[in-house]
Amino acid sequence: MSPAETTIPQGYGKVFSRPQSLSDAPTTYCPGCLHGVATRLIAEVIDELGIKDRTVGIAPVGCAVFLYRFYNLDFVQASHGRACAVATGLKRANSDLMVFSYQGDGDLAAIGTAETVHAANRGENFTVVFINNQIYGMTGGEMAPTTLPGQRTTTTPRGRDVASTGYPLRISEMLAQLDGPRYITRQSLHDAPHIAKSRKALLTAFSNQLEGKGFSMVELVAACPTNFKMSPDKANKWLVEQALPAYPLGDLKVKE
Ligand SMILES: Cc1ncc(C[n+]2csc(CCOP(=O)(O)OP(=O)(O)O)c2C)c(N)n1
Ligand code: SF4
Ligand SMILES: [Mg+2]
Repeated sequence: MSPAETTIPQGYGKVFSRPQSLSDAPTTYCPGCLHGVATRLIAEVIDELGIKDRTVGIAPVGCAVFLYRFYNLDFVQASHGRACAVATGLKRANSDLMVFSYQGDGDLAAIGTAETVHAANRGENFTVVFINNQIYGMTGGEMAPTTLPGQRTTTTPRGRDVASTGYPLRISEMLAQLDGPRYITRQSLHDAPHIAKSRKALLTAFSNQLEGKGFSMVELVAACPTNFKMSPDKANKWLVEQALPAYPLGDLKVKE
């Protein structure tokens, strides 16, 4: 019997179900990975706004490369880092579409920095979801621009040395000082209250686009338990103790 055919016994009610914007395909994320939380939150927001039939997502290269499988939405697969350029083309060609990109820190803050900065500076009317997990997850845990000083990765086995590799790049702070963006916020996915705040931020970002208000980006601080070589629980504790001091949470720009 498929889950859809399961009958609910008398006296019980359904309290949790899959958002319509999510497909029933299993994700390819590791157990405990916060990409899964971000993926679901976006689907919930799209359902809530009733925009499923006009939304187009842009999948990145990274652990979310198969994002198009996980949603019941139209999708475009962008080359590594090019999502904001693809989003610009889609939105300008058809302004009725609701366009969002979903990008990791390798994708958005390394190879795609230029596309992101210029799209933000132009105030393009689409939504960017930026997953800052301080590492290149998909390719085996190399240093990202967001990696913390002293953090061990496969390319910084003795810890990131700022003298030779630079400092953590705070993309949200960078974009917030531009005139173009409407809304830049940084939230975290490490516990339930912060997941609720992240959902609210995503709702604001998509609502801004719906109202034609321009460029919105939601940075979500996340963990990569597999490459951190930690349990998901320990990885979340590490986020609170190590990552959040370097990446303070809150709205960095709200243009009325
Ligand atoms: C042009 C190009 N350069 C490099 C790569 C290799 N590559 C694939 S994913 C990735 C990094 C992904 O890291 P991130 O964007 O942080 O995503 P995560 O896997 O951490 O979610 C790299 C360097 C590629 N696919 N294309
Ligand atoms: S490698 Fe890291 S970021 Fe990628 S799916 Fe696994 S835990 Fe998540
Ligand atoms: Mg990453």
